[in-house]
Amino acid sequence: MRWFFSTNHKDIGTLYFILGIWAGLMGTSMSLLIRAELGQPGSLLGNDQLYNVIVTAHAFLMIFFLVMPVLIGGFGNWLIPLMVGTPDMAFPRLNNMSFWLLPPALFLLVASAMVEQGVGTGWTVYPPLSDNIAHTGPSVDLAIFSLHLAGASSILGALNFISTVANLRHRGVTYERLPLFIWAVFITVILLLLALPVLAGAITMLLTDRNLNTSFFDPSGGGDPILFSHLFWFFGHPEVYILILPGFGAISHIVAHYSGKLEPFGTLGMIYAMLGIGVLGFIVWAHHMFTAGMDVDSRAYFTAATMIIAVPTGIKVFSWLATILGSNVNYELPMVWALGFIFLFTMGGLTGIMLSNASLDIMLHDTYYVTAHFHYVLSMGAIFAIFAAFTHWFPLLTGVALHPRWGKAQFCLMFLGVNLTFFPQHFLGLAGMPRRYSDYPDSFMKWHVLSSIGAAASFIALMYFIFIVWEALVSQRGIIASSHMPTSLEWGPLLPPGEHNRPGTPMIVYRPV
Ligand code: HAS
Ligand code: CU
Repeated sequence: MRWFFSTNHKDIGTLYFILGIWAGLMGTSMSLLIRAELGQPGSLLGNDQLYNVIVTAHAFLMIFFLVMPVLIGGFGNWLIPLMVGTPDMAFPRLNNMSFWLLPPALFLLVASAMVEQGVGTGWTVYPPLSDNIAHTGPSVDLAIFSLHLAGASSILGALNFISTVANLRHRGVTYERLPLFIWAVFITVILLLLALPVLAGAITMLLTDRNLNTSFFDPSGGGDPILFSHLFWFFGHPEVYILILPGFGAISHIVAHYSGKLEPFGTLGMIYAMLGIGVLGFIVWAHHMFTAGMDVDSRAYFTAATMIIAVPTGIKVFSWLATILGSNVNYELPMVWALGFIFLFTMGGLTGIMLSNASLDIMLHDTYYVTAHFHYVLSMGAIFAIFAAFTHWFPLLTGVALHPRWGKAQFCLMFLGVNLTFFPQHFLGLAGMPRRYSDYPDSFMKWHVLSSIGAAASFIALMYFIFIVWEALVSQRGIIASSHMPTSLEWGPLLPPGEHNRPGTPMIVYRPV
């Protein structure tokens, strides 16, 4: 049971990885059920509430139990102490508790789907759908408790991460010298600390509306359901940057590493860009509510403010490209994932700019165009970043190497699979296919069938990846040190000149034997 009570940051990081992989497989199962239902017109599951429960569980599992635990809990725990130069996190026992709040949260989420009618509200949990009027029984209450626990886990983790980065940096590791992954996680956890309490407040108000006869969101008692939307999206929009910023950080390391650079182009600019994204992320929330009824000035403001986020994000994309430009790129597996990330994330970002136009969003809101947008930035943004980071740091995590050629074959299949799944969804959205519907007119069948085939291909690719990881672990394929590249696996901070980790010093890179 030593692992259970472990306060070691690497052990806890590994626990986060295990939970994330488990929840990710559950979320993937849900997505396959969704694509099976939509693989033909007519009904397969035979129950629309069940379909919506699956959609809701898919989103919660992927967001709160896969992307956040893996990128923040897993890579954050593993890399922060190594990269700031400290033996462990600031509060190691709190760190253990942050992790162990997650399994019960996951249990409550699964329980919410198993009892009564389940939660068919979507991850937005909007009242009145989430209120007693449409969801009687304890399902929604269990989901709210699940979010409370997951939120408490994240808030405690955020406090720990902030304390560690702020106070436990090695001598000479100033803020400007802090590696970009650490900056990314640092900004992410600050966003968590500011955004999550708002969600916690909103769902607690919903809980009392449901159980204690308050009427915060019930017009018959003087309340307003739009208040919930505002509270939810004041959390929800920063949340999407919480999901992507750690990925940005990892991509910066990987792009620099395989371009043979000590650090990415424009490190300081990247730091300010991430800070800019973090600040702007809090003042654009109502771009999710253009159809809720909004005066023209507010629409103009939220459109303009949202579009401005393209500027710092563009700084990031162009800095990665400038890092690669003119360098002798080493196209190893993690770099291939990183290049895929840059291309596909940018596509998803551009459709986000389309949606930020209030007048276009009136047409596109709640259609598959939105689904396509956020899967390009999540399934091909956050998830590709996880693959890039996992393959890059796999030798650090396990001491063994993945099969490089199999890994690339797996990347190709996954790349084809996710694009086949989500590219046609743009056309479905433009043609008016709504989100969260289990059925559709025959005219939409072609794109839906292609999308479901893509999902099947992605699933095969995922199974292949699991095989590749298993094979690496059982074969114990060794890693050898070589010094062809100027950077190490970047587990150390950039120390002042004369110490180490500076140009001209022999560095170590691990590659498969
Ligand atoms: Fe988003 C909905 C707008 C980034 C995730 N987004 C969602 C939802 C999710 C999500 C999950 O304004 C659905 C939530 C739900 O359940 O309802 N999003 C944006 C914009 C950006 C953006 C402007 N989203 C993300 C990221 C996510 C994410 C990152 C997670 C990882 N999103 C929206 C809007 C909606 C929305 C509307 C609501 C839609 C609706 O109706 O419900 C930006 O951060 C993207 C910036 C990135 C780029 C690409 C790189 C930049 C370059 C610089 C040059 C580009 C320029 C733009 C100058 C722009 C290369 C030129 C413009 C052209 C079109 C050519
Ligand atoms: Cu948003």
